[in-house]
Amino acid sequence: MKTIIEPFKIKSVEPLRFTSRKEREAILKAAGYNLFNIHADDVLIDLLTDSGTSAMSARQWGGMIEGDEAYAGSKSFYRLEQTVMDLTGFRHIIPTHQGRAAEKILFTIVGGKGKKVPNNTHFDTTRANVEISGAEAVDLLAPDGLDPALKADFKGNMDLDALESMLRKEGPERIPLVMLTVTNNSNAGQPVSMENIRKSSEICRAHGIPFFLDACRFAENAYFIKIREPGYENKTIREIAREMFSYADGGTMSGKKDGLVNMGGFLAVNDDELARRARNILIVTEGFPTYGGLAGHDLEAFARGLDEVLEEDYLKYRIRSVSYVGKQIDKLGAPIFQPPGGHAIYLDAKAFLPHIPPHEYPGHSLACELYLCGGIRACEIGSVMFGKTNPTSGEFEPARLEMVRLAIPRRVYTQSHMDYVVECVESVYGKREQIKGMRIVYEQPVLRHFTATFQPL
Ligand code: P61
Repeated sequence: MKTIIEPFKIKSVEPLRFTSRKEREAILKAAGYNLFNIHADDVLIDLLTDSGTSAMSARQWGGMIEGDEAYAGSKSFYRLEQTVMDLTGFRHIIPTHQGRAAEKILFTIVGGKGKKVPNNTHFDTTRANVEISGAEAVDLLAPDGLDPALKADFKGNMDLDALESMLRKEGPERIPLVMLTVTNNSNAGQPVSMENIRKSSEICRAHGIPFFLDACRFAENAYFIKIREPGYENKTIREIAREMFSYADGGTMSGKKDGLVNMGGFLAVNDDELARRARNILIVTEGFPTYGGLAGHDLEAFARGLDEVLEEDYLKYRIRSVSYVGKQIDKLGAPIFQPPGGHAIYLDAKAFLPHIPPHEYPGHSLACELYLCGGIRACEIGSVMFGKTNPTSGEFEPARLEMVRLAIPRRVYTQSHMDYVVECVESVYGKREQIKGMRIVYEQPVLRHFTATFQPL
C-alpha cells in the first residue's frame, strides 16, 4: 500500500473555530502582529510548535488516573526513572517541569564566564541558558547543513574538524561539556547520524570533556538513522536509541516533544557529583527530586509516552506524514529547507520573498500572511528570533537563515488538515510579490520573539 495511514483512531475530539479573513486582520493587528499573542481559539491549524501539543493516548490518559501524587518517593517517579534508565543507561534521572529547566540547572553548574559550550546548533533556550551563565554558546554545524536546498541525509551533523580543533585549543579548562542536539531543531529538524554521534563522543573522550545530548527528539532521530544509515535497517528503534545514548555522559530532554506529553522534562547524568549539585538546585527551583516540578500524573504519562514513541508504526507514520507536507509544498515550487526534517517543514523565507531584506523580517511577514490567509499559525525562525543589533557598531546582524517553521504536533492533525495547509501556502506563494516587510516597534533583550510587537511596512 502506498498510503501510510495514521496508526490510531480518534476517541476524543476538540472543535476548531473558523474565522473570516476580516476577523483575522483585526485579531493580528490587536496582537501587535505577534502570533504568540493570538488566542489559540482564533487559530484554525496551530503549527506554532510541536512542543507540548501532542495528543496523548488512551493509555497515557489512563495512566494519569494512576499517577501517584506523593510528595516524596512517588511510584510514578520510579516508573519514569526506570523507563529513562532502561532507554538511556544514564545513572541519575532528575525530573524537571520542561527542557529549559534542565538546561538552566546544568549550565548554572558547568557554565560561567570564560567558558565555551559547543553544540551542532544551540536551540534558543539552550543558548539563552548558556549565555545567562556568562559562558559562550558556539555552533559548529557541519557544512552540508548550511545549504537549505541541498538534499543530504544528515544535515544536522556536528562539524567534527571544527570540534576537534576547538577542543584542542580550549581544553577542558574552558569547555565544560559538548552538546549535540538530536534532531537539530534550529537547523530545520535535520537528523544527526550515528557515526557523527559516535565520533563527536570519541573526540570529547580524547580531550577528557563530557559529551551530552539534547534529546528532545531522540526517537525521530533514531528513525532517520534506521532508514538512512547503513547497518541500522534491521535494528529496533529502542536499540538505535540506546546506542545513541551509550556514547553520551548525560543529556537534557524536553518531554514535550518525543515524550508525547504536554509537560515534562529531565536532566540525566552519570557523574555522581554533578547529580548531587543538580538535585540541590532542583530542590530550590523545581521541587523535590522525585517530582521536580511535575505532578505525579505528569510523571506517569511521560513514562508511558517514552514507550509509545519507540513504536515503529508510529515513527513511520510520523516521519512520512511530515515529509508528505514537504513534498506537496515542493511540488508547488515554493522553497523549503530540504529534505523535510523530523517534526516540521521549514519554508525558506529568503527564497520565498527575495524582495524583503533580512532587516525587514521576511520570515515574520510570511508567517503573518499564512495566518491571514487561512488561520494557520507558524513560527518565524530567522532574524526576529536570532538577529540582533551589534551593541558597539549599532549595525543589524541578521540570522544565517530566514525560515518559517510549520511544526507538526504529534498525533493531532489528519491528512486533510495538512492538505488545507498546503493550499494556503499555494495561495500565499501565488501573491508573494505583493507581501511587504515588517518593523519591530517593541522588543525585550532576551528571547524577543515571544513578546516583540511589529508594524507592517
Ligand atoms: C519548539 F519558540 N523547543 O521547538 P522546553 N531543546 C530543543 C528544543 O526544541 C526545545 C528545548 C530544548 C520548542 C519550544 C519552544 O522560543 C521558543 O520544554 C532542541 O520548551 O523548555 C524547545 O524545551 C526547550 C518554542 C521553546 C519557542 C522556545 O517549539
